[in-house]
Amino acid sequence: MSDRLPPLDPNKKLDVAALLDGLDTYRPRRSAWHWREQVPGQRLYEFTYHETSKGLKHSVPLPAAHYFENIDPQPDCVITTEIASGRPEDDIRRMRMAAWHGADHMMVIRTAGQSHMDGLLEGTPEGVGGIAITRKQLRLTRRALDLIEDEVGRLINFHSYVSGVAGPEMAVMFAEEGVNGAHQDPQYNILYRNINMYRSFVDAAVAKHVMASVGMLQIDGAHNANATAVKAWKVMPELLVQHAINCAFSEAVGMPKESIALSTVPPDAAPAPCMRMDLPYAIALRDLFGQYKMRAQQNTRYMESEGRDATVSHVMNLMISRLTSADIQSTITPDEGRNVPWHYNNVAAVNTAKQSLVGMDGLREMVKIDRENPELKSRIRELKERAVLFLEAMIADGGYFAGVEDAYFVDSGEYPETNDDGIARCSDGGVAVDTIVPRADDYLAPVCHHFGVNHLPEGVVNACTLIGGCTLCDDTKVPYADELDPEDNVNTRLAATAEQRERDLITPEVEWAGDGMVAVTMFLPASERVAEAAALEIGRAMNLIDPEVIHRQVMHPAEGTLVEIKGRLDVAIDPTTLVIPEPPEVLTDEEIREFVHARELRVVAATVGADEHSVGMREIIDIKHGGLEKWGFGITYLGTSVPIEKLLDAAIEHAASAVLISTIITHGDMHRDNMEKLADLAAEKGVRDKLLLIAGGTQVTDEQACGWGMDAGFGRRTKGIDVASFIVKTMRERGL
Ligand code: Z98
Repeated sequence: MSDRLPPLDPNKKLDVAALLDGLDTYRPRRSAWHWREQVPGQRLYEFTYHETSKGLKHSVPLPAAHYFENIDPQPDCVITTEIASGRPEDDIRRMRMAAWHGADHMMVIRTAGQSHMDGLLEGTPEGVGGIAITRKQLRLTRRALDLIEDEVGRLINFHSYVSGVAGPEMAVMFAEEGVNGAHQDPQYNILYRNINMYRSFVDAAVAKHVMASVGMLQIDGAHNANATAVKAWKVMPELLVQHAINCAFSEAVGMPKESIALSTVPPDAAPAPCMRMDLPYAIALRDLFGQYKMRAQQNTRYMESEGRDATVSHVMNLMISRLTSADIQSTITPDEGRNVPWHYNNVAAVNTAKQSLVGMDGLREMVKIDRENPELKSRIRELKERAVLFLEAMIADGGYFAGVEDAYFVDSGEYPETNDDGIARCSDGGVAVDTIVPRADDYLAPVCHHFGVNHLPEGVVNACTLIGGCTLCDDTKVPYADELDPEDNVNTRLAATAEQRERDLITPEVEWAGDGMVAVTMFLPASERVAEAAALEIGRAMNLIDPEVIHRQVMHPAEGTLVEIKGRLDVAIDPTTLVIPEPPEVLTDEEIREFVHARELRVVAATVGADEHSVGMREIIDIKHGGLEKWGFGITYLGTSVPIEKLLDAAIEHAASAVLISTIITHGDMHRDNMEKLADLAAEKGVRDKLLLIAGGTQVTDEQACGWGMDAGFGRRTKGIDVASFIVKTMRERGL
């Protein structure tokens, strides 16, 4: 079904109000998970890629792409970003940014501990550490994603979580609202949310069945043991068991293999010798579960507050993904350890994945894993053996439920060692205990995709024909409730920032529109605790409201500490009041090179008068820092304190096209005299029309220089490309 909203304009912000308007009648235009379209042997610029997929219509390429005609190769696997602003109206803006950088899996984090809720929510209440999942939130997001998909030219997977005792209801709502993927693992509910173990599996059967009916991808919850265990690497054998249980159960209740993804995390981080520990585990996993999809999560267990540290761990995790395989590459923001993640850090993590995966394109064809390496071989075998032992013992002890009662899981001893610190749950306890009711002999549920025995009348194939269609077959029956909370709702929040939007006012933000939050990095020559206190004082001096230290790192115990603080600024800049200089118009390298080579252009350059400054001029002409030589200009450099006459004679002798003089500004107006003298002398000698006269210096302005007879003046921050572009453009205009 096509929505009536116009396509997005890449130069305009998302119109959140338009997206909210008519949500009651919006229906998702598609369901099911989408994998990227692979393009083996893709040619982009001068390169051939082995592991990339179809490109994007609109995107922001990696920083270095402009050296390579701005190509933006998209890796073969789906890239996830975990979005947790807590407000749907801001989540969708963040999704659009992430999509432009290459994310096609928007994993919306629910508000902390949503699986403690035992029913569906209505409205769009603001969340803490994520969003309260409601029908309105889902619709707004899916509707925005439709437009973002069209804008970037790639289908985008929308994902959240199906857990808690409201899991089946959540699964139905997700199926109705076009959600494409979800975490679903009954073990998660039991271990981490203390939901009764039998109830959790009954719910999971229903939820998984409904998810499968619309082709949703399922991600399991095994990796949560890494994040929870005292020693994350000790639970590797158990993780294999957890994956096995969820895979087998999912298939048994009707989920196809290709919709089942294992959530895997390389469990260690340096200073542990993590690659040697994580690689055998990744291989063992793929040996045992090669028929399922792999969702490679990044390690967060050991993530501290430094972005660099988190990024290096992520890159090492990405190397494991490249050496083994990943169908989905997850990314978590590198600021997880210190903030509720900020939107530009979502983008940073997506770029870390894209950059690393593309950079390691085809690596596995050249670097083969040495499976005969004794350490690797024995460790892979050992992990599998420990997992098999775990399973065998658990079965001997009475099976899974007895095993959970016995605290088999999340024990920080590597099985069969035990630390006696596993999570134990009682089979006759937990949330929603005793709520399982056996179905009556004539049980009949007139809805499709229901799990289990259903006594349909003779001849009825689709259960819902009995009621003229269920919501999954007739979407006009899908209910819609708008916001019930008069205060905490998307409309009141948008009203608070309406002026900002209408007048295009600019306030810094990291989470929500208009939050005013900024981060400041500073090095302070003080010990850690003193530096922290000083940083907060500096924050207050900068007018930051509620400054807070978000990262500190000792550079040396006595010499100083790096501190990052965040704080709020009460500021809104009106862009109409800004004086924005025109950006210098520069030509492309090719254009300049072609023009210069065709005419064998030469320039004569010198610092004139009684002036010994040479560095600025050398930077403009030398190739090393992008000076004129780069495009093939012939350079005659005469040095410093050069008389004007000598300079002009050299220009004539070498048939130069331009004369470059460098001059400092003096109280005695020497700079002015030099420029005027150069212009007069060129006219006297009859070469003024053939020569471009260009003056440069830290305080030279174009206006002044032109007033004193030059063709151009270049001041501070000038680069070779500015001068080269000027020469080529002016010569073209003048037909020289
Ligand atoms: C991830 N953000 O995996 P609450 N079910 C499963 C889960 O793994 C999770 C939930 C439900 C990380 C890890 N995982 C977080 C299998 C959460 C969420 O109780 O509503 O927070 O459940 O991408």
